[in-house]
Amino acid sequence: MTIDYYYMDGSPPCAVVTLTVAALGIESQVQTHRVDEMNDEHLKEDYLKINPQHTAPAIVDNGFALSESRAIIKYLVAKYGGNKYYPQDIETRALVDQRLDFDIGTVYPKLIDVYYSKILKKPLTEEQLKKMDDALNVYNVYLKENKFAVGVEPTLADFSLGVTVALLQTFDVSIEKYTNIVRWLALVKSTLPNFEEVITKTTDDGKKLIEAMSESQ
Ligand SMILES: N[C@@H](CCC(=O)N[C@@H](CS)C(=O)NCC(=O)O)C(=O)O
Repeated sequence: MTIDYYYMDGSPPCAVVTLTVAALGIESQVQTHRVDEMNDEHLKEDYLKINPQHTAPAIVDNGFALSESRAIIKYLVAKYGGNKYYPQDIETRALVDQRLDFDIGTVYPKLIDVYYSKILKKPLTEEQLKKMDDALNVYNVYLKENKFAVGVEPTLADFSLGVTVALLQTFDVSIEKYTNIVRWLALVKSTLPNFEEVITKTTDDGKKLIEAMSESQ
């Protein structure tokens, strides 16, 4: 059985799915399809049938279509990973969900701010910098009591926040003063399979995309 995986170059949410596929060791079951955003492939009828929201990542598994990176990674671990990285203990799972929501609602939007500041060639505003600092401070506090994003084992929260924070760093946001985050990110890099490779490729492709989008402004 093949899982069709639709991805875009330079996409942080696709990086989260790519890392999960690698960590679950299911690459051989996955057929990847590059969706070329610059050529509007995501707006074509065939792709809209798979994902009316026209975003990547998306998967189709035996006719079952799913978008939204965090829904996809939960599905993949439930179906192919025996819930590895998504513990079944109710409180632990609730904390993993809290971190995933904290990422999508609070930390990841700061990465989007950084991307747009580069596309528009405008520095982040004082308000954006303050909000970034608030978000990273909160995550630093969570990590005071936690080796990984939640507890002592890696979970899906590390995949998601790992990608966001690593990309903030590769896109020139200094994380040095958040010492728990620095310690955690080093651990994530050495623990999650292919992490550095996926972040390097996402950064390189992201830079090319930013350049192209900047030129078309
Ligand atoms: N919350 C979504 C975000 C997906 C998303 O916005 N992907 C971007 C690429 S990074 C995209 O597909 N953009 C094209 C579009 O929105 O039309 C997820 O986590 O999957």
